Amino acid sequence: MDRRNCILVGVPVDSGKKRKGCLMGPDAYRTARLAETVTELGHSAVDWGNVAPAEESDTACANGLVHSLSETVAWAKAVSAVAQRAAADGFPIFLGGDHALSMGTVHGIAAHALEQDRPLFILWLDAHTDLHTPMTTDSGNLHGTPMGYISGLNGFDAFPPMPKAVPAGNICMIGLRSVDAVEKQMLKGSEMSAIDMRVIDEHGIAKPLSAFLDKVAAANGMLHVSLDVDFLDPTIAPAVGTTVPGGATFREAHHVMEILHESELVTSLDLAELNPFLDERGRTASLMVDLTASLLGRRVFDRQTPSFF
Ligand code: 5AB
Ligand code: MN
Ligand code: MN
Ligand code: MN
Repeated sequence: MDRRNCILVGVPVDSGKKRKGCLMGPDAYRTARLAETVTELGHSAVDWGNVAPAEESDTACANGLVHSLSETVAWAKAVSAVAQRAAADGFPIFLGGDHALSMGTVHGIAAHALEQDRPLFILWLDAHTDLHTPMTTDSGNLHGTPMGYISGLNGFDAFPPMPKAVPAGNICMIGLRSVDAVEKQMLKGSEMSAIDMRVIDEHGIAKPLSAFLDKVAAANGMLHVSLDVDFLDPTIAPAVGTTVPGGATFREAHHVMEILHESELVTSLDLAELNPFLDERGRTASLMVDLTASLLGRRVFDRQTPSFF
């Protein structure tokens, strides 16, 4: 088994939407025994504590609906620097924080990938595509924009430029069931792989995932996984502000993580959008920790799945 040097980085970003509470995410994961769980699986775990945002500078945005822009930029800058260091040191697990945190994590990881001269791939597990820009968002919530930023769309002048935009063909989104009209327009003709729940109904979750992983392996790519709590069905994961019915089941989610473990391709992980204020006795935090455990090798039997056919 591959032993990993896991680095836990708390990223209590709470500026990406109006409803507060994601700032408590990192401590909820610590309380749910993330570090201990990782260690029990035979990996090492060090907790680097929480990132603090950089100093805010003046920002302006033509779209008056956008809020907390300066604060979100300040987070992105600080998180990127730490993410780049953590990626060079081991396997970073970023404890969010709302999904605006990925503007920082992916920026830093992209810088690291460039240094290593390896292509970066992104697996986005989410009910949403998060493909807005500060110019297109009509909620004004920047947690709906990280994929727009990462993939190199225009309109992010307030943010540091991506070291290298992630090419559309290197991006796979799974779990989609709430996509805005502009986002659909942006996906048209794009090479991004957008797997909605209907695809999962008809083909299962393993096939589209494996097809993407084959691409990552063929390119000797680095793979960053960004897991939004709302990827999961709200009946098993209530602690998120943007619940959408019809999400991934307990087994679908674990299956994804088990396949990711076997692929040995994942090089970093975001745990995004947990709002502990909305949780029921910590069950969502615990589920996210268990999913991370599956990604890091927890399984029922230590063997390949037998083939019966
Ligand atoms: B999340 C919506 N598209 O722009 C918007 O939770 C939702 O990080 C964004 O995926 C959801 O506000 C952002 C309606
Ligand atoms: Mn989402
Ligand atoms: Mn999201
Ligand atoms: Mn959300």
